[in-house]
Amino acid sequence: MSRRLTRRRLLAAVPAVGLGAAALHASVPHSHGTAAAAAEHGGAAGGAHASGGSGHAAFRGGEVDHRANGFDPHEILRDFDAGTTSRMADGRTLREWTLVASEHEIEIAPGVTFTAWSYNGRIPGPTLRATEGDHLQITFINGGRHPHTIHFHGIHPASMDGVAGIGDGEIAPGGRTVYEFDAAPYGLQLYHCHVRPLAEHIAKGLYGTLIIDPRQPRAKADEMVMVMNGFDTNFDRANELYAANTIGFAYADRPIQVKRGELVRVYLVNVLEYDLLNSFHLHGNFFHYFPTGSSKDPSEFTDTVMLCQGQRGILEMRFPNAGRYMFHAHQSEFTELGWMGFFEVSP
Ligand SMILES: [Cu+2]
Repeated sequence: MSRRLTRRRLLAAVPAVGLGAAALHASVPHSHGTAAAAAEHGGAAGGAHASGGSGHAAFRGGEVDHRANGFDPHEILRDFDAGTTSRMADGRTLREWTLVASEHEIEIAPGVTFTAWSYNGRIPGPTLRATEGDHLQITFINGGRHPHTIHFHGIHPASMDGVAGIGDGEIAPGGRTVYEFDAAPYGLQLYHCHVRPLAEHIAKGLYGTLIIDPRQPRAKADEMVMVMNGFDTNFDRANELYAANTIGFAYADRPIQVKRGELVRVYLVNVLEYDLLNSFHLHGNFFHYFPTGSSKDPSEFTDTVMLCQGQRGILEMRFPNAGRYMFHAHQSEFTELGWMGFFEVSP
């Protein structure tokens, strides 16, 4: 009775991007996963399952319950967390955050739930934002049932690296630690759990973005964060759903509103597990691309960038024309399984 869901099978059942969502959901088998899948999952309770019953919501109808999830991809898009700031004796800015890891079930497509692990109850975790040279203090509390860490990309002491056996190493359930370092170098960094099995700890949702602004700030822009991710709902180490900021088609159901002629800056991060590459393609326009955001000179003027897991970059664009412009992974398979959306450019 339980037909295993695979993305190949899903793709075979999805006729076109335009009606992908409803078809996608219709083809998700309504079972609660097999014992083998649970075992493969490392014994953690729950896991992904599709809820049965009638009244299937249309994916493109925007029927994922964002409130129940505790986060909305449209809010995550432009939500930057500057932390609690104070002045240190040497005049520098101290920024403090608290990140709590926990486990909870989220709805990643209408009726498709997934037992996620998250920082502060959202996936991706908070977008931490600092300025080059600030001193950062991140208190990490492990509220989950597995050991976790926060491993930051950037330049910092080894003891602050958030990996097993160095510094405080893995933080046991109920434990806490403080990661403390100076914000360097400027650019677009990321953070994620670094506990084995690494792929699982990341794919369950323990990741987020750290933006370090240069001392001389970038030009004013309409800024947003897109963390490209995916979900392995049947524990076969392949993703069944793809997205930017977790909920597939979220920006197709409700396009991202931008203004014609205004500078748009996208902080693009790839944390996708189980697939070697991901990409971002923009329709009807080109963008300047700044790899890792570590230079103010773009490396490229293009409409498509390709990123390996952990790679990230800043995209800057202005739309000369009003209208609706699609963006998506140029791996068509990912597009059809959720990773696509629109910019709605106002006149
Ligand atoms: Cu972890």
